[in-house]
Amino acid sequence: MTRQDVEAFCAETRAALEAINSPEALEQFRLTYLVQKGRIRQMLDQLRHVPPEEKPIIGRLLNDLRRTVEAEYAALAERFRQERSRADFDPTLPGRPLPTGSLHPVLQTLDRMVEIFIRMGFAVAHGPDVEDDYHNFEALNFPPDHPARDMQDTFFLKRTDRSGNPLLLRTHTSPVQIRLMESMQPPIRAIMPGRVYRNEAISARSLAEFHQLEGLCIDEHTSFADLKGTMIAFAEQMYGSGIRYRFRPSFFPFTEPSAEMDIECFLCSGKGCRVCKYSGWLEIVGCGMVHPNVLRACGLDPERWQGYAFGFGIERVTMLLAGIDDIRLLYENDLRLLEQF
Ligand code: 2NL
Repeated sequence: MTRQDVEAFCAETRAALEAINSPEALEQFRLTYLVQKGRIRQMLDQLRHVPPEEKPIIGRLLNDLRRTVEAEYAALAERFRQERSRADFDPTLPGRPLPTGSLHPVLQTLDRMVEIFIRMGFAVAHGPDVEDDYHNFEALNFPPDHPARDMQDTFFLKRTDRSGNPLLLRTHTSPVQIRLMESMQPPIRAIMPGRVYRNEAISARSLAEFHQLEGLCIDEHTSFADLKGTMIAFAEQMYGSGIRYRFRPSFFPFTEPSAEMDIECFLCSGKGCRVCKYSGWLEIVGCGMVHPNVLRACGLDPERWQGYAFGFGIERVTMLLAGIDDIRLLYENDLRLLEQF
């Protein structure tokens, strides 16, 4: 095997590679030149019979050939593969559906409620989750010995604020309303959706972390009739315009008078069922006229300003709408439940 033989072989091989114009021709080339017993291998085996002084030159020729031909073979194979998949692609086929998520049911309820109140002219206000005793209890007319102020019922933080006052996780969103009344002149018409915390034993009825939507309206001539009208307008949009409702007297430290609104159970139409505990009624909101002590604590003169306030439990509203009887189901992250919303 002379150097001329090898150069001729290299030229022939490169010409054969260049002539390839189909996947079949490429495969034929591979079988002829590149496989274990192919022609390039055969030539390399012949190196044994080449005189020693020629070996480095001929060896380099053959090894260069092998390297470039293998690289070009790979590039061609890739080109044919791409052409093939382009030819197989049918742009008229419908796309594969991607599974889409959805908002958590509690957030969906919250969004619906917020939208209704926004339409009625309420602004949306937020505040800190970590509060002090003053904004969470004192300004809201909780007496010093009220059980809610107990370590048993409220999560206190280990650290205090700069003045050494205890810090706690807010037990309701009312401190946002206090901060609003402190910081602006009425008229005020706002809702406060948010997360609240209570040191409760977790059960089918209660969690230690849940959501509230409270509302506040303060003006010069706000009456209990405005409160009722607002609650009724909300309930008709949330539950349907034909619903029956009733107001019952109630008690909260921060409102006087106080009331709770029930709507007729929409699951049994008032006949009595598991969800309404066979009473025919569902309690949906607590509300009342803002207590004069609360107004005074916020620097408002109760002789001039009056207002109403209300508070919903979002998980409760969600459970009633969905007919769920265990609040823990909402936070198990079980797709079998979540996918239904
Ligand atoms: C309930 C009852 C209620 C309020 C919350 C409120 C806030 C201020 C002043 C007066 Cl700053 N009231 N909020 C009033 C009545 C009831 O919530 O049981 N919610 C789940």
